[in-house]
Amino acid sequence: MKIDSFSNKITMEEKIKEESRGLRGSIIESVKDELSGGISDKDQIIIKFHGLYQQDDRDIREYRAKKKLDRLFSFMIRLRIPGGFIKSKQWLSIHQISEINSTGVIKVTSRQTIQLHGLIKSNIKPTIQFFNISKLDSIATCGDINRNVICSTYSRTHYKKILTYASKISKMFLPKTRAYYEIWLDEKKILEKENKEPIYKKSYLPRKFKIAIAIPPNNDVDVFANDIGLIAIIDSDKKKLKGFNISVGGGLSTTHGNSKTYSRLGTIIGFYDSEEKILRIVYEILTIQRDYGNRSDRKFARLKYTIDNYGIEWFKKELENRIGFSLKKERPFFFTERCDYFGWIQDDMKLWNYTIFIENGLVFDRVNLKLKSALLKIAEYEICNFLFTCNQNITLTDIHAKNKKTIQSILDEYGIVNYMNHVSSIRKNSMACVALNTCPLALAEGQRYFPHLISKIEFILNKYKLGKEEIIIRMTGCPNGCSRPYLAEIGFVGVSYGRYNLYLGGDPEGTRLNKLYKKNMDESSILKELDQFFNCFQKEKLDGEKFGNFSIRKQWVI
Ligand code: SRM
Ligand code: SF4
Repeated sequence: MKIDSFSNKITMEEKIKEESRGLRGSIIESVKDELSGGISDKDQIIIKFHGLYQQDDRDIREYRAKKKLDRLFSFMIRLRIPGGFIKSKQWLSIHQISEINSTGVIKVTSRQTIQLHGLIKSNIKPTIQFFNISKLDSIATCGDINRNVICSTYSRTHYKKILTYASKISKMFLPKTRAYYEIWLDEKKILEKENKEPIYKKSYLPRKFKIAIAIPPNNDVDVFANDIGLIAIIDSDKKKLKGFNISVGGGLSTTHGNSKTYSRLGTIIGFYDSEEKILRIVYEILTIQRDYGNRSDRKFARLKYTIDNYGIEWFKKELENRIGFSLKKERPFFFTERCDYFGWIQDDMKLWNYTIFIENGLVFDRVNLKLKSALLKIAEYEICNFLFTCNQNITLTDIHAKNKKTIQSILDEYGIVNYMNHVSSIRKNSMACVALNTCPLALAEGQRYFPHLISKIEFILNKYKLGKEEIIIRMTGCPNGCSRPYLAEIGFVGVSYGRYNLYLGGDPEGTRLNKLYKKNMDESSILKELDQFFNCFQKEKLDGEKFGNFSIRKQWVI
């Protein structure tokens, strides 16, 4: 065990959390202040725990600075939707609020929830109040705390079982403070001592904390990218859930120019069966991170660094001490893919489900694709539920056979079926992060640019008759890795405007990180390079060989 590697000096964020009086800070005063569209620096940190980010329109930042104007501040709100499941009525609320208080675009995120952008300060409270009526909240979707718990959606047989775990874990790790209810929902303040945080204590976690549940053989959640991954072990005959393998210490973010930062896949430490014990294990993994995580340098504060600093054997021993029993030996499992199953699928209960490809998770109406209108119309019938996938797509779920026709006709009328029939394999496997114009950390474009690059890549693939290849391709505007580019077969990570680092060699199952192929590439060099790769792939690929595996066999990255 390395004892002295984390310094005792705590970060500014730690002090702010500690002094926040249970995540209250001076948010009420900051929001009331009419002189600015923003809030104080300290409150910007605290408000994240309420699922809100202060942002500004980066497209006009420079222009406004020249005119000596303040930045054009607005807020992003991120909902807490464990397992990505909501009812039609809740979609209607999201739609309505998006029209009234946000930019109008609904963003399905890579962690199975919804973000709305462009809320002005005075609209935050009415928005949260409106969501609350529909039993939607944004508690703990950001900040140094357990985030939205994600789970596999593809398995119609097992999804609901897994969803109950996601919901229970999400509930177990909610902060106990009533700050959210007091500030946004006008709940009368009760004694602060009743707001003690038994799990998080005064300073919450050192950093964000992420949990995912996967159902093999489809790793549609990228389970190994999470601080905790639960991998469901299903009895192949009886189709019964036998328990979970437990993986710890996954995390993707890196920092350009800081070679001490790295992406790490979760390590499997064992198996357990009973629900009660699984929840106990998950609970104590989080408390170890609370107690041992680095609070002096946020760059090294995720669980992956805690584990690598103290060692995985130490971690397992500490966990077993805390839970009071030994973990069982990990059970065999395998992943074969990571995709969503698009179109119609009937489940064991004879209910129908339709998965729509939502490019980069952006729901809005285009000229020939009235996605937002279609989803509104479908939701108005209240004949299905909505399910968000970790690939940023939407499944309309639990549809009775008698209602299938109604949904089909709306999908036809609004251009969705036609679109789904024509969208290419590479596009369906693509994902980009938000990046510009709202993300303050973006160094390059993400979701606004990626569709255009994909069109150019489609052209090359078609030239080599590779149009039907399923290649997982992802882009982010900075090395934080929000669309998990380090797990893509082809990954682009923004370096500066119009320039990206190119990564190759992830596997289709999400069990191997890719590697840096070349730095700082502009569009023409990216396309030139990909042209050569695809030419070679067409000529030399083995039967069924996937592009990521081919890149490794060819030693394009070592
Ligand atoms: Fe992320 C920060 C968007 C999934 C790693 N992420 C941000 C912020 C909030 C920027 C900020 O701190 O001000 C971005 C908001 C942009 C905007 O304008 O909306 C942002 N992250 C997103 C989303 C919306 C991307 C998307 O297009 O879908 C995803 C929302 C997930 C959710 O619903 O909770 C999103 N972020 C991820 C993932 C993927 C995942 O979790 O599976 C990662 C990599 C996995 C990981 O955590 O290691 C990720 N985001 C980060 C990081 C780096 C964390 C770290 O360990 O250093 C940051 C920066 C930070 O926390 O300091 C960040
Ligand atoms: Fe912003 Fe970077 Fe995340 Fe993209 S990867 S949303 S640019 S923080």
